[in-house]
Amino acid sequence: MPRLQIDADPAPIDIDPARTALIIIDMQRDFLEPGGFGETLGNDVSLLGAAIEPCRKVLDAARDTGLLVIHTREGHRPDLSDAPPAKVERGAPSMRIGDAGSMGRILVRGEPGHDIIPALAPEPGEPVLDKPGKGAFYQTDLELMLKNRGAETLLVCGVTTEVCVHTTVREANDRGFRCIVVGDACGSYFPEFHAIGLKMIAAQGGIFGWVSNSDAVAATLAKAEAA
Ligand code: C5J
Repeated sequence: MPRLQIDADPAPIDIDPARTALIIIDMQRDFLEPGGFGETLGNDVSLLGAAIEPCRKVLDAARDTGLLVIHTREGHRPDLSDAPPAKVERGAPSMRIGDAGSMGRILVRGEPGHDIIPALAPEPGEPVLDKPGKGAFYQTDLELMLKNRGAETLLVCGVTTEVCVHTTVREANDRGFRCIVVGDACGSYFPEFHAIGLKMIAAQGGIFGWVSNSDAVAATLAKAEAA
């Protein structure tokens, strides 16, 4: 496949589709739907809905192009043995991690709230990576999976922009991956953090990576399909 150019900030970036992976971060009911972890923290979860269609657009294009697609989920074992007490006990949420909510136990693997939203459900063969932390590289085999597939560039979508997306992009950047964050396919409970989070990635010549949008990414990947 020929190299392709994606329009991005701070500058267009060339990608080799055969060495590019899409990572969709934590598009889970626990973050996007009422009754989950996000709402227990006092957030308006409807704010994340704007990222769903752009994510879907990029996911469809990635599937059509044959990119490696990886979905992540933040959550913990039912016995919470992998949940740091400092995380469980922090703040004054309406319910804590592990408590029983309307979508099952908050942020616990195997519960309905832990599932990826139906609109972005993984297809057979797409790895789903469970992570206990904010970063997708922490205590997971993500780096191994990417290296085994020869990935050099990551398209990153998901929620939330300034927490799990940012942490993952920083981890990836330090491991030598080129990250293209698809801005409109990311979302935050805090619009100002979303905007600044994206700016922080592309600032200083792209200190953590590049920022693009779902239309530009989908249009570029469509050229790979056509080639
Ligand atoms: C948060 C995440 N915000 N997926 N998790 O706690 O960004």
